[in-house]
Amino acid sequence: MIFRQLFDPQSSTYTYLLADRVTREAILIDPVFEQTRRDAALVEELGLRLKLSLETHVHADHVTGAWLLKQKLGSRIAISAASGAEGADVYLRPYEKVAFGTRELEARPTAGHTSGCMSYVLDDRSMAFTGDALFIRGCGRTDFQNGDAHALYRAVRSELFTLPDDCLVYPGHDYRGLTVTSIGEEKLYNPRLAESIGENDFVGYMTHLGLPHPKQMDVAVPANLKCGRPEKTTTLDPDWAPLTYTFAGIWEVQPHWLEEHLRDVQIVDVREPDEFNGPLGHVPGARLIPLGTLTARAPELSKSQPTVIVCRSGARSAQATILLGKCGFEKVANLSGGMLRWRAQRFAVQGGAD
Ligand SMILES: N[C@@H](CCC(=O)N[C@@H](CS)C(=O)NCC(=O)O)C(=O)O
Ligand SMILES: [Fe+2]
Repeated sequence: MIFRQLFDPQSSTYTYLLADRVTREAILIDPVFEQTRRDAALVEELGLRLKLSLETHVHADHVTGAWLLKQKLGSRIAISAASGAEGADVYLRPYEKVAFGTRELEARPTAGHTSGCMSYVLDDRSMAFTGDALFIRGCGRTDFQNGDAHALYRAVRSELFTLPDDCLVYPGHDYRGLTVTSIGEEKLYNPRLAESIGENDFVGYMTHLGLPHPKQMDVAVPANLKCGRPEKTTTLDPDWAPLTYTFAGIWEVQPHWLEEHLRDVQIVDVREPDEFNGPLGHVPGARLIPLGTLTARAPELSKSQPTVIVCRSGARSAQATILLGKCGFEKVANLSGGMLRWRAQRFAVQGGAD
């Protein structure tokens, strides 16, 4: 199986990508709206087909990326029937199976943080995705969205602590940077829920957490009750060229597009002068601004005209797109593959050797 743990630093949320190595069918558990580009880029770079996005619950602290992923990649949206969310394609019942390729997850009802929480357990019981039911040495709060500490205590015991001790637990959040735990560890060391702790002790602990409500709660809950569909559809992606966003966080343009639009953009070559005038030559009309001088010379460039950045292989120019972004340039893209690919595809060059 292909497995990746992804993190949203704004809300300390974990998103999990699971995919069948053979069929390339993939599932994303708890995607975050603002990370949709990143997640879609990873799915594409790994050569996967996103079948489904799967929510552990209606989140109170961030908006789900489920709806936006459906628009971008055609994935279906799954959430528990008990969540009360509208706009999903699949409403899961307790113990329903969710397949991706030859693998499957079982939806286990773990209400308590919210009344519609589900945890997802992998077919061989080696991994459990517990959302906000069980954290690493902690658990989700129970003071809103029909939260119920009694229910959470019982669900953790009946649905999670019955899993093998070496089953890895991947939570919905971690606020300290921890990434994974196991059922055995949590049964022993969870300060709220360890096996030795009684239900009333747990309820007392949860009643006195005294946490402020999540900052995004008033926005996040209504949006998540619609599976992340925004009130107004905004175009988040730049539309001046058919750009691709890489998992590395760079917008890229393909050589064939640039060749047809040489006059519509400013082309900046960030190599050194001897390379610009060397055997590879340069893109017709390109302006030479070596990477080391780019920030200082950025005022020479227009912010309103789109900028395409070029170097030998596409690496220094990728860094240059980040530098120009920091200087306030919004329409910037990297020429994918740099001069090497430009020459390999036999597009016109100025200077250079044959
Ligand atoms: N400061 C965070 C709080 C987030 C929060 O309350 N998270 C919930 C999960 S949705 C929780 O259970 N937190 C447990 C804790 O903070 O101990 C925010 O404003 O977003
Ligand atoms: Fe939550």
